[in-house]
Amino acid sequence: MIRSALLFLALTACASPPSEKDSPTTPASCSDADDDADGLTGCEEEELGLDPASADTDGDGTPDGDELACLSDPLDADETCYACGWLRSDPGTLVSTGSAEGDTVANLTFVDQCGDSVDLWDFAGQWRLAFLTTQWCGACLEEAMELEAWGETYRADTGVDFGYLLVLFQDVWAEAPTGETAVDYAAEIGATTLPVLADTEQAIVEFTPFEGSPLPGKCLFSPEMVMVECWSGHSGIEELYEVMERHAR
Ligand SMILES: [Ca+2]
Ligand SMILES: [Ca+2]
Ligand SMILES: [Ca+2]
Repeated sequence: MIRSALLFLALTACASPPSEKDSPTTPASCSDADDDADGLTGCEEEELGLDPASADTDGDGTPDGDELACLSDPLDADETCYACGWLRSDPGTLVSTGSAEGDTVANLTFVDQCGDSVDLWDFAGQWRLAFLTTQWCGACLEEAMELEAWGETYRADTGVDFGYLLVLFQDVWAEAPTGETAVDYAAEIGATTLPVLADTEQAIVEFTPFEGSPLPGKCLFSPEMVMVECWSGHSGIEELYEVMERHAR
């Protein structure tokens, strides 16, 4: 419930404050001023159960307005914005159905290149092509360096809301990766907008049709996190157009 209210407010945050006529349930005593300078008016805060006198209602270090903007819960001290800027786009309605094509993927947890623990379902809401690889795969690295540019080209060309994800399930010694693996790999490929995710539990091989080889694995997730197609092998940007043509256009 709070989630849908937060989404609504995040989407309308730039609109003018609601008038009494628009919000008959708004208490007459609330303020249209942003007294605590957190980006929200007193009336908006009261409607969401937030504290109009505290910029950070849940005391987690992130101001209320910033939490709404990143789709985080300003009433949950255990949830804040991701440092890398990913939105918390989990709609709260997903249910994992299995590990085969056609299933909704499990909500796996990774560590990103900013050191945050990240839930896979927070990347819902747009088409995602997951690039599943290891730190030791040199040929994969060359392809990984192109992903951001390919994604930008594809989005500009088609208008489809799309983004890559890069998941590392082994480090350079073929051991389980750590957060440091993600940091190093992101720096090596020059990632700026691409989520680079260390699969520290090595769960991606268990919870997708990809069995770990040949590298790299690929899985296309729908905006509802359904694994619509998974495959293996090197390819270029043409692969992105071809697979999206089959599923998203
Ligand atoms: Ca506040
Ligand atoms: Ca907060
Ligand atoms: Ca919070």
